Amino acid sequence: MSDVPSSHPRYLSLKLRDAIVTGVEKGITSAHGLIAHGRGEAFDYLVGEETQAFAEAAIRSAAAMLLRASHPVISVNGNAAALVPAELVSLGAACDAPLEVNIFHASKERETAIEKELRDNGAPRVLLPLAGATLDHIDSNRRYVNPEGIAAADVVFVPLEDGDRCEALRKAGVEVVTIDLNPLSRTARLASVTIVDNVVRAMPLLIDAVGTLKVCDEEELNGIVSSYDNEAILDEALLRIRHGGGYHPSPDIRGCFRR
Ligand code: PTJ
Repeated sequence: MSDVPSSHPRYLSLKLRDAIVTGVEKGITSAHGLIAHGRGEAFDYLVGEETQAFAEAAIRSAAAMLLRASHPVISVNGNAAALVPAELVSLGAACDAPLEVNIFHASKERETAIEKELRDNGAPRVLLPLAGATLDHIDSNRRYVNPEGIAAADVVFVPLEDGDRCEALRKAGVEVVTIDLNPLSRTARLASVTIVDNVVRAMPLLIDAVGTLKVCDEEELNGIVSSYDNEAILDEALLRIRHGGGYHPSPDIRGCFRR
């Protein structure tokens, strides 16, 4: 761990760097994950390093989508496991979804290390990809899935994803919920719901939203999902990036998450 004093103006950001570096040292995160994290940091500056109205709207819709799913699955990669392991376990419990390890940079050792990290954080069961079960429309290591998990899912939550699997899942008719600070990424563009926010800020809010919406019936959940427009949300995130501190959420977006 670094010795950054808590008075440092970039303390929170530096603590996150520590968490990602620790992830690499523990064999959870790939070295490529450090680069992905740096890209995330850059976009976090641009969205103001706080949860914006467009992210709140997406969080509400994401929670509704996860709750109305018959078989939701939470996909976990090396960056997510380093940054928010306990929150992933809590989300799984809140929406009754299994956690499944699915990584881009192939490594059996890393899969096992991620599984252990999730179990150490309280996960009762962690699914691993199996060589016999594969997704169509994808050639990377992410094609290997678990028959009881992603292979059978109707909604998959994929924080910090690279675009290829999101596209494959959408082609297979599966809904994808993602957290991605880059509103221009392929994942952000192809997902059903994109939460443009830092995973460390968004996860507790998503868990809370699932808790709040748990009382809704199917019709209410359908209403929340169908009134959500991912393209409009991404356009709103781009407005924040373009206008910086001068950005004001459009009335439609406020309406979307307050409805
Ligand atoms: O563990 P593996 O092998 O599955 O690899 C995981 C990474 C993240 C390395 C892999 O999926 C990858 O290369 O992803 P990309 O293509 O770099 O995409 C990651 C996306 O997450 C980028 O759009 C980043 O801007 C975004 N991102 C990075 N850190 C955060 C983030 N979004 C939200 N919160 C973050 N902390």
